[in-house]
Amino acid sequence: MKRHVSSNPYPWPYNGDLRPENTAIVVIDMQTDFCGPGGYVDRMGYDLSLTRAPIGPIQRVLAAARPLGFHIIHTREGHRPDLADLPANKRWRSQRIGAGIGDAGPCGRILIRGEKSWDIIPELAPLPGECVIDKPGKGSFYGTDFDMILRQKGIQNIALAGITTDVCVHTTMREANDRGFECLILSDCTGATDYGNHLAALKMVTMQGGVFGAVADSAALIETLQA
Ligand code: C5J
Repeated sequence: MKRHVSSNPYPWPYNGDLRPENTAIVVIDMQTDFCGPGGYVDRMGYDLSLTRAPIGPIQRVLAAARPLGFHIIHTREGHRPDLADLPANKRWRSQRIGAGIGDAGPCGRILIRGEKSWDIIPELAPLPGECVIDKPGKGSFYGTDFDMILRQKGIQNIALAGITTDVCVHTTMREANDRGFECLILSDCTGATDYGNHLAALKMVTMQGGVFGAVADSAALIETLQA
């Protein structure tokens, strides 16, 4: 049976082969550092309501997908406490805007593995058995075992949620698309530090007939998953 999500610019997935066994919901970087008070994004002075907006829609997608047996994968951006995996230019840029990676913050050292602000927010905490990918960069493939895990599990389709739309979600979508994974980005399950950038990032996906995949909202995905 072929199944498609009502999405733009084409019904996703391209081949209609949408099953729990071959499809993952990937939730990117829903960490306090990116959407909670005292975290990295807060320290940079951005509006947290923009990066918190996807929390409810992601909860609804997970509530629909988990009982059906779809793969759920979470990612976290962060660095080793000794900063051995932190490029000097990334640290310098963050210090320059007053949110130095590795510096002390109200919820622990900014973007450091094991700190409170680095962890995934309680509302979207991974369930036991769900895979969590720790990544040092924006994309989920660089410096991780994400590609190996996707292939071992037989995953072909990836529905992307999380933050931020224009940075870690987009980088991961582009990397996944180049590797042949069929990608869907969920418009209301993603958010950016600038609303215009969020909209632009979604629009970019739709160019050239779906240059990186397709775009849908959570309601469209849930309707298809439950059909
Ligand atoms: C950023 C991310 N924006 N998770 N990381 O630095 O998008």
